[in-house]
This record gives sequence, structure tokens and C-alpha cells, in this order.
Amino acid sequence: PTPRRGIDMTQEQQTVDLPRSVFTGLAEARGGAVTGNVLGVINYTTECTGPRVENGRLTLDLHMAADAGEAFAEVWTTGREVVTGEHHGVVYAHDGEYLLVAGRIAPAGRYTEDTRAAYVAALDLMDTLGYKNCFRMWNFINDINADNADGLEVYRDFCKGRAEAFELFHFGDSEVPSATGIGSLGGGIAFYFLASRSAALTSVENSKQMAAYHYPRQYGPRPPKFARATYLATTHTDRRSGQIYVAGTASIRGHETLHAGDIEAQVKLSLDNIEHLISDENLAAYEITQGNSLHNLDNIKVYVRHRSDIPAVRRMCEERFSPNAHIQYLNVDVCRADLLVEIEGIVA
Ligand code: 3EB
Repeated sequence: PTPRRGIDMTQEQQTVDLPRSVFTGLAEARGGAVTGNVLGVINYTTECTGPRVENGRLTLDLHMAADAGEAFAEVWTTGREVVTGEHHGVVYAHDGEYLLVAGRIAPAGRYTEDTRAAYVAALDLMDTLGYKNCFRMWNFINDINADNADGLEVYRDFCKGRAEAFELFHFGDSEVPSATGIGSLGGGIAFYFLASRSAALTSVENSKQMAAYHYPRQYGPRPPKFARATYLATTHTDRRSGQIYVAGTASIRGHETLHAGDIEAQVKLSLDNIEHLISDENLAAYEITQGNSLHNLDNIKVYVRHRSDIPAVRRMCEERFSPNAHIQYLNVDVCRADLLVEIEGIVA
């Protein structure tokens, strides 16, 4: 089989436009205030609907806000004209270099099979349209810590279906993208993925954390399959100026949750984990040298289990991230019952 991530030597020196995202208000996103070619609009809002094509734009509404005042949109733009479509229940938009695909799994007593099927539809679309380099996935899971109809935690049920889909598409562990797997306030499971046609991708692990796909059996029948980060290079030779898509990052060392019940210690370790992940010390193993610090992280989402912890979390994040960084705080459950916070972002 052809390698999923082989470097096409004919494109070695070619610079590719990278995708960009911005946070806006819902009305701004809908009203077309965002200029450029819109790959999609992800609404972090008060109900889960779609995905659909609305005014020619891929639109997905996630139930991630308790009221309209907390809602925001994440708008993805690219350098080229965008075409939209639908494929076996998933909705997509692509521009010749990048693909955004979104799907939803209806609320159910069990999720393994529907998760596998929805992932298969999205991965099959990537293969069919020729966007074989998937570099980022987001998954929003209602009742993530509840037991399913068989007494298996919903998150673990989801992980089973995801692992089976990756297996069907022959993803090696080092080929899985960075991801977020987080709670939501309703709507079953919703997801969106980003993939590229020719960008050079590198899956990055954190030398201080066990790879999630190697987590032991105690965390569920199939491990969570995701990379700690994905590096997206602007050219196939320059390893100094790419984007780093940082996965949801929590208070985990090795495979263990540290600081159960202590929000401040969990925020500190989550930030320390990201700081190390994007440091040249950690990236040396991938021959990437960028001199990144937490000040280079943007497009940040901070997921907080208890609303009352948000002020303290905000204070700690503002101390360590750039004053210019765009940060959204969301009050939702986190994938392990003992995790109080999870943080993601992009080094752009
Ligand atoms: C962890 O490090 C925390 O299942 O896709 C973070 C990011 C976590 C993504 C996922 C889970 C996922 O294991 C949880």
C-alpha cells in the first residue's frame, strides 16, 4: 500500500497556504463579516444541529454553551475557492488543498458501531477526494462520563468505535492525528476533522506523557487513538515555521491523572505539558526547531468541568499565554472523571 504520508518529491519546495481559524460572534460569522474563503463555520452554541451547508458554507452547531451570551463561532478560512458537499451523512468543504468534514451521531444507548460508521464515512471521503493527510480531529461527546446501556463509560464506548475505524483504514499509531475528545451539553456525538492533500505532516508525542494509543487496559477496551500534536509544515523542507496543532492536553504524566481534586495544580500541569510538547527540546526528535513557548499558542480553548473554577483557570491561563492570544473558556465535562480541565490550541 502507498504510504498515507509519503512526501511527494515534486512538491518539495512548494509553499502551501495553511488553513486559519478565528473566533467571532455567531451573528458576525453568519453575516459574512469574515472575509476570505470560508471552509466552514463551527458554532459553539446552545444546541447541537447539523452539520449542513448554509448560505454555501459548511456549518456545524455544537451544544457547548449554557446560554447565548457564552456562544461563539470558530470560522475556518483558506487561500482558495471552496466547494461543499455531502457524503454518506457527513458534510464537507474543500479547496483543493484542505478538507473540512463534519458529522454527527444521534444520541443512543451504545456508540461503538455508529462511531465506527460515521468515522468510516469521513475517512472514506478523505480517500475518495484525495485528502489523505488528516491532521486534526475534534469530538464532542454528550454524557461523556455516563455509563452506556452495557455499563461501559460513553467515552470508552466512543474510543472503541474510533479505534475500529482507524484499523479499517490501516492507520498506524504514528499516523493518527491530534484530537480533542471532550464533553458536550447535548446532541449525542458531533465531530469535525481537517485533512490536507499534500502538506507534510508529523505526529508529535510528548516525551513526558505515554502515547495515548499505548494507554493500558484500565482506561477502556480500546485506547484513545490520537497524537499529542500534529506538525504541519509550510514546505517539505523547512522545519522552522510550520503550524503545530496541539491536542486537548490535561493533567496527565505517563498515563496517570495527577492532582485529582486540585484545579490549580491540574491547570499548571496541563500548561507545563503543552510548554514541553512544543519546546525545541521535545521537538528535536522530529528535527523541528521553532523556539516555541506558550506565548506562541493561539486559538486556545480551555475546557473546565466546574463553572466555579473558571475565574481561577482564567487567571492562571492569562499569566502564561500571550496577552494577544484568543482564548475561549467552556464549561463541559472532561473525558476522565478525575480530570477538571483540558486545554488545546494552535501554534500558527
Ligand atoms: C488525555 O491526554 C486526555 O480521546 O481524542 C485529550 C485529547 C484526551 C484527546 C481523545 C482525549 C482525547 O488522555 C484526554
